[in-house]
Amino acid sequence: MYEAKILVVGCPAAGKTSLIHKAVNNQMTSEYKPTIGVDFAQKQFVINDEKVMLQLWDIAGQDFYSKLVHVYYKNAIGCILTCDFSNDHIIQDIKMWYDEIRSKALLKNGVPVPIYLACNKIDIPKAKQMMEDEGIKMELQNFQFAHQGFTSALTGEGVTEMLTFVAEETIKVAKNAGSEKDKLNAVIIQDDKAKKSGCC
Ligand SMILES: Nc1nc2c(ncn2[C@@H]2O[C@H](COP(=O)(O)OP(=O)(O)OP(=O)(O)O)[C@@H](O)[C@H]2O)c(=O)[nH]1
Ligand SMILES: [Mg+2]
Repeated sequence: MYEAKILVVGCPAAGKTSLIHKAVNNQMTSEYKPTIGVDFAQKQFVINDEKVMLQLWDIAGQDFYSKLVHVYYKNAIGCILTCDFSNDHIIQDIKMWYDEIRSKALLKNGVPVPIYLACNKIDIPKAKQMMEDEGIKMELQNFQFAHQGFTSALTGEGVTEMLTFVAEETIKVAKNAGSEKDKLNAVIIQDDKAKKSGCC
């Protein structure tokens, strides 16, 4: 069983909490209650008979300018950058968070933390237009995302696919982390068989 800390970041009201709530509880609320500090949720996936528990750290968008926010980044092995794809400032927003994560979050082996882009709110007609916009498509190619997915926390479209991809990649990142000694702190590998044969 792998356990992995995954950051969920992005501008206020991008839909981070909603996406997590949809993925974990299959629920969604239209009321906007800004996250204060950080919230936590977890979801287990089974990928090719291997279990991975994603610990999702839902970081308040309004904390971008806080000097303390990077303490949350420690030991993360992935980051879901969530953006409101119906927003005109989409590329600026993405760049701001992308640079922030790239500059502050490295894996223990020095490799940058993989960033998964969740283009959220695709149920909104404006977001659908943006998906077809060639200029935006080209601008997005300037970033190095481990994955780019289109999601709607409202309808659930793309949400499971997004997190399943993160879970698959997380297992790969954990496996490539190096020797047992060099393993990423965030990745705890438990041998299920050894656990079962324990005394209790
Ligand atoms: N139409 C639509 N609305 C959404 C979607 N995702 C979130 N929302 C709405 O957008 C607002 C903000 O959603 P949150 O999930 O609270 O946003 P957040 O990114 O967690 O915001 P902070 O906690 O302030 O950083 C809420 O009113 C949600 O109902 C979506 O996919 N489609
Ligand atoms: Mg929130």
